[in-house]
Amino acid sequence: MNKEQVADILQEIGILLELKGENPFKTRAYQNGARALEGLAEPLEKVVAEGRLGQIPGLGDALQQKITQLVTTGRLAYYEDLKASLPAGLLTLLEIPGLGPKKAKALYEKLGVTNLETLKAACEQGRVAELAGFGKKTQDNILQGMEFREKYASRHHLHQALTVAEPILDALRKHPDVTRCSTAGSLRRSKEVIGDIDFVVSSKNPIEVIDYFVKQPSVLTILARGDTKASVIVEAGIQADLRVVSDGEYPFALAYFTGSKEHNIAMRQRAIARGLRLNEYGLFRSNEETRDPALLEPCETEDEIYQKLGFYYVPPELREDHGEFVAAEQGSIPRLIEWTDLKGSLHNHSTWSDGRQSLDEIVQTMVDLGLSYWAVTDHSQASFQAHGLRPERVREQIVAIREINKKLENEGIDFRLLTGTEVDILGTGDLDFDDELLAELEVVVASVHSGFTASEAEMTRRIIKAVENPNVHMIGHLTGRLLLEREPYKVDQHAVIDACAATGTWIELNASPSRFDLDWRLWQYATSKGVKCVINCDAHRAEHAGFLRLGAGIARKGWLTKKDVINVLPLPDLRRELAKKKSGAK
Ligand code: DGT
Ligand code: CA
Ligand code: CA
Ligand code: ZN
Repeated sequence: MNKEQVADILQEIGILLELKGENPFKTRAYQNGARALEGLAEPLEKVVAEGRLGQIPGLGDALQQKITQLVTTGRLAYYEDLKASLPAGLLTLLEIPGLGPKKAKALYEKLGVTNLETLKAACEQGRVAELAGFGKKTQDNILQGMEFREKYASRHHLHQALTVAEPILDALRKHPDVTRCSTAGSLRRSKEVIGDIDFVVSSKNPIEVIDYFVKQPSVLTILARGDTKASVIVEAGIQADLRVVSDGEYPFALAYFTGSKEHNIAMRQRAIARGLRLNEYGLFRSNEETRDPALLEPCETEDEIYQKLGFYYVPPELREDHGEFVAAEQGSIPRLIEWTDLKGSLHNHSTWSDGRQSLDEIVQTMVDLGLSYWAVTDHSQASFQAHGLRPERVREQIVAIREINKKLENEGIDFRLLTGTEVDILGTGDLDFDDELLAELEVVVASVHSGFTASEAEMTRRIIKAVENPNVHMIGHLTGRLLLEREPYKVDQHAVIDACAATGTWIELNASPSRFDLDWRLWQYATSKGVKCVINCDAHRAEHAGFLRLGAGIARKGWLTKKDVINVLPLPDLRRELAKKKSGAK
């Protein structure tokens, strides 16, 4: 087991102990242990093998033993016994906002609540409200939290869906009976959240393909299985649908099942207006519904379908009936950004605040990925829950980054870290650091992390005040939304975009799959005002560098091209752009 897996288990042990009502010092020891491991700058396996666990501050003997066991055997009897001593559903109660271990313990002991079903029943019977320390308001909040959870249980983050879909697509590609295959639906359109995963395959032997599909290792349950289609539930509880068609039908099936439904409807209407019929089986010279092969207008690719309807090709990300038909008719569909255009990310964290990677590890990862630069923008002091930095620490970090860059230069490595901060926008709209410190940094991202309940006018005023600061390069995650988890706070996004346009401030497209903020629907407005986009990973771990690809997918949905995006620039050009706002140049 690696450090992150071990840290997760220690964290869970802490929670389980709290649920059992153990002494708080003991529970905290596990949480601190988890934190200490997360901050480790080298592989845990190495530390254990060399017998150096005892040198990590905050790890007592008992914890060291348990960590060693986990690292070397991957198991820990103490943890398994602890888990078995409590009902399995109890931990899921903690997924309800506002329900911590203390409350969960009381619900379990006083009301016999062991899972979400029994919790819901207890709330509906009013028994939770009567419990000491709970009350009607808490009960209502719990019920509301459960409703929210149910509403979103069947929607998934794009990243989750991609993680299960890609190995299946790879497997399909390799199967000898598969001629062509692709994902379709919302996944292919790169939607920010996904209902189910869709695959389209062409084959002469559909039964074989379906047989193979339902036997994929990630498949948990088979929901339905026919001669040409199947539906399964895969890991993470996501549904996946497969359709198998003949290769002649493939482009039509792919276009149809890619959607969106709104895009399909407009395509059908276009066909009808031209005396044709378009459906999932083909494009037919007919005035009524048909599948008659004699009437077929054959098309080898989706591109040809668009051509036959008098359109230029529409990339899947744009198929939302969001202006693409006018552009497809005029031939003004832009050449959209590609994720390989991106040269680095300008909003990221390190172990100096709440990130899991040290500066050295970041350099190693990003050099390996072939990126050119990476800004380190740790949190500022007001974000104490995220270990925000005090000004002296920021200055120490600047020195550390300069040293690393000097080393890179000496070694002839074409990569640089950039100094920076993700500075909190405070309740007043003032920034958490003074201008003098901000001016010393290469990259300043300003974000809201508190006071989410402010009125729309108040929040808009706060953010615009930050936008007007000449040291602020860009606004981070403008609405604070966490997809499937937390609604955006209220803010007049158009007003903020206008202020950014007036001041030469950029807006982040936060590529973390739970944010994708600014929303893709607003980028056409932003670029029409001349506002530039920065596609940022907001990385807290090495693997988050992969978010650049997801962010580019969302950027494509927002019609963004290379010229709209700042972090496609090589470093010297980026430095020039970073200097512009401060100098008053436009
Ligand atoms: P999702 O799964 O909710 O994230 O969204 P989609 O777009 O993947 O929807 P899904 O899986 O229900 O269907 C895949 C595509 O099939 C959809 O984008 C368009 C097409 N489709 C499904 N139902 C209809 C329909 O009733 N009419 C039309 N025109 N197209 C449909
Ligand atoms: Ca779907
Ligand atoms: Ca589907
Ligand atoms: Zn942030």
